[in-house]
Amino acid sequence: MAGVRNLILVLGDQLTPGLSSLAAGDPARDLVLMAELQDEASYVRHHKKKIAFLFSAMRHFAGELRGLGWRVAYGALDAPGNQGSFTGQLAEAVARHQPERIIVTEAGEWRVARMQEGWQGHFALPVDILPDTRFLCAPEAFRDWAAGRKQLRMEYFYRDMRRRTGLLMEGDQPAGGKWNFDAENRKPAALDLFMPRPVQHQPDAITQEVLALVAARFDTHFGDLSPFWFAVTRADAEAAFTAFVTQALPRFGDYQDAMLSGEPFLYHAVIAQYLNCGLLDPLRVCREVEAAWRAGAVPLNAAEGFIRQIIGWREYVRGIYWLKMPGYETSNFFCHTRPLPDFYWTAETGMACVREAVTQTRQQAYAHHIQRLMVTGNFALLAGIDPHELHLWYLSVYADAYEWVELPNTVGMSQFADGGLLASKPYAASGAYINRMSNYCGTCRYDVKQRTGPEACPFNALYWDFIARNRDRIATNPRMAQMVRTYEKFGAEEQQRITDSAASFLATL
Ligand code: FAD
Ligand code: DLZ
Ligand code: SF4
Repeated sequence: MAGVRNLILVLGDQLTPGLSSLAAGDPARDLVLMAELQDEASYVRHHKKKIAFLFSAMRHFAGELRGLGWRVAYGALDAPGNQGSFTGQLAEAVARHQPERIIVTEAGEWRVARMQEGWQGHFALPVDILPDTRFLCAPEAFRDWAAGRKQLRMEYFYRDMRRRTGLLMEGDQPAGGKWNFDAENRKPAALDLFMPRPVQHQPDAITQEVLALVAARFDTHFGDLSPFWFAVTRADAEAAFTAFVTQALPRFGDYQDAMLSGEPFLYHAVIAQYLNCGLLDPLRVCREVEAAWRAGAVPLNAAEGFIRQIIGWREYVRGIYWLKMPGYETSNFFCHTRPLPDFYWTAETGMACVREAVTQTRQQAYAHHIQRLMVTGNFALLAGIDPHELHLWYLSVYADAYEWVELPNTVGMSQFADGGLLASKPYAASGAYINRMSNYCGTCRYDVKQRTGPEACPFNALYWDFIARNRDRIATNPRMAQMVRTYEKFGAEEQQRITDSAASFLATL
């Protein structure tokens, strides 16, 4: 191989041809390095399907880059000499190719970003760490936005992002006269609605090889490999997204919070795994959705709801992550210490809602937002589960999970463990919420209408027990004070029944 000027290391979640590190290089003189790594696949024990998805997408991306004229040194997991870590793999490539410089795009996770910062000293070579321009708001810009604000509310950040991108704007006003149509997005779904499935892609020869490798090497990890239908190329991910826009997006807004037994996807896009590894571009998908609205193909509440998730929530949680790391991962406002129950892995629980969410997570490496927030997250909050253990669970079980997006959602939004930096109130709810938004309770062995006793829905006593336990911490929150007052109006006997019911259920965990 001719001499190598720059060695460009592309990480597994950087599968974008326009990546800043590639834009800074030259296919004629530089070498791209990519590797499947034991360390990255097991720093948490990722779901088997997530590993297979990423390895296959990486292999296809290496092919895409070769098609664009790049030389790519690709380290398959089972290739002789695979060093197992980013630093080891770089060391081997530096010794072999003697590059003048290493170029990388900054890592999405704090853990890997720290590694990147160490490489210049480690290899005695210049290392250029370039910004990740695939995001719409750089960490420094978020820091500026946050500076001096008492509260970091997503809604205000989102409005700035709408103005900055021009998405759904009519001049300087929001389309339809309102920034946010969330109030219209609360409909429970019904089984007689037609629910399109996400496009199912057939595994090609490359994916089949990866599936066999993952089955052999990660058989002790959680999760099913089959069925495997994720897109693993840019073209297939784009086709899956376009199918979502035409088939499901019109109802995305209305049924965003709904849950239905046997319907894991409802009208959700199922694209976070593609966005987060670089197969889809966030701004491009938003422009496609805006165009569908302008063409009259989707209602405004659906287009706005979808765009808010991407330019609002997705960018906002990344901003919070880089603002608060390190240290954010050990936040624990409620001082919760209970270990994660086994049923988060086995799905063996009488609670139909939790069983459904965990079973589907095992099968698909997917659960939609309300299942994550209001079923598994809500249960953990009410039961006082250690937020750090829960964080490691979410990080490992979902195909879209990377710490920059998962941690603020878990620690901040779902567990209120940051004391209200991200969320304005804890997302704590009794069984009544789950009953309203789903059809799970009808088949559950527990009774959602009973508050206490062995037959009662565990979410009920746990909810009031959570309010009682944390009265002092939450009474000053205007959105929780009413619940504290309601609890205080229960008679002493009812309060005792709540305490006893919660305690006897928790003793079974
Ligand atoms: P849709 O519901 O169709 O939404 C469209 C897109 O909007 C998503 O693909 C995603 O890119 C974006 N989005 C929506 N909500 C959020 C949000 N709260 N934060 C960031 N982006 C959002 N999302 C991840 O991408 N990775 C994670 O590891 C992750 N962990 C989560 C953990 C918890 C406890 C909770 C409550 C939420 C988490 N989310 C995470 C956010 C959200 O649940 C997923 O983005 C969504 O379920 C992915 O499915 P979808 O593509 O069908 O999304
Ligand atoms: C998540 C992941 C997994 C499972 N495997 C790899 C891998 O083998 N090689 C790789 O380059 N990246 C992998 N990743 C993604 C990295 O962990 C990701 O680049 C970091 O999370 C970014 O900070
Ligand atoms: Fe979940 Fe309670 Fe409903 Fe059972 S009754 S499905 S535990 S909310």
